[in-house]
Amino acid sequence: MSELILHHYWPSPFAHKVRLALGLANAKWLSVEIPRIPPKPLLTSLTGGYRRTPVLQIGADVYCDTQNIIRALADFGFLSAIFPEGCMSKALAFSAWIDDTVFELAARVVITNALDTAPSEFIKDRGDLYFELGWTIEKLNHDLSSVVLQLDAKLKNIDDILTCGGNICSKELSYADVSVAYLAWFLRGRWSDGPKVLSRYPNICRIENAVCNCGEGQYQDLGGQEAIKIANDNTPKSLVGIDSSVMTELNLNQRVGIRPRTQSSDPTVCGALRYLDRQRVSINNTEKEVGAIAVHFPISGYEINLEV
Ligand SMILES: N[C@@H](CCC(=O)N[C@@H](CS)C(=O)NCC(=O)O)C(=O)O
Repeated sequence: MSELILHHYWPSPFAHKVRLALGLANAKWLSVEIPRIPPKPLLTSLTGGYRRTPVLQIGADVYCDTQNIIRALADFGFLSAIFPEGCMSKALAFSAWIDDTVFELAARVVITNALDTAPSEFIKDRGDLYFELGWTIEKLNHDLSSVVLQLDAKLKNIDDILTCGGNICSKELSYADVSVAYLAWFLRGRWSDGPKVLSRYPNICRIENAVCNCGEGQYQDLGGQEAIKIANDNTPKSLVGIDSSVMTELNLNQRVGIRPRTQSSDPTVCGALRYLDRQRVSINNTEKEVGAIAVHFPISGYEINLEV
């Protein structure tokens, strides 16, 4: 069986989320470290241009976006470890709320607080990825106290869900709890007020500790070039076809472009449609050195259009 290869950098909160899920599964995986800002030529030759972090590679199949990565891990054999008691849909819905709403506020707070200390090219790169078109440093600073109030309201909401002593949506820890833990990890480690704010939420801290105690699985380092060789030595093994339940006029092998639905500097990734169901879209791509690869995205949160 092909190995799990995670392309990531250690300070990435979304990568941490996947590493914690690998910990719940006690999975073995290979760790390829990628740069924090572009250019990332080794990564993008595998992804067709997608530059975000993390990315999961299984042979010549490349999974972009954490929600898609987690589904791939469930398909790989970790369904009950990551989603115990059949909680997959609930856990993914909760996790999407954390990512889209709560993490978005947390990123604003962390980045605004780092404006004077982080390198300006990092701030510009992340601002163009995460914030509305035309964002400015002045507006970020002006909005900070209001965003902190918003974030705190969400943290209280999460803590309240946990007051009866259990986990978010199952008796065993699940991906929903991982979502709480990565958010707390990010706030604690990257915002000077994070530890103080979190200390008011004992249930969030309880889940953070419980998930952290499961570790990050067992990993070994791998070079980026070696990962490319693995892709080249393999052919994509994932499904081909358009599921009959999908409402679409797209046809197999048509050229499509895929990008996040939000306004952002993310590039459009293009390729020939390989697979489509109600949760996942896959394209075929061929790159020199990498050979034939299948790149997979979630449907939710992404635009899929004919290539123009
Ligand atoms: N929706 C994506 C978001 C991923 C994301 O924004 N990751 C951050 C790092 S935590 C990122 O890509 N930052 C820019 C970069 O690494 O180049 C997912 O769930 O994977």
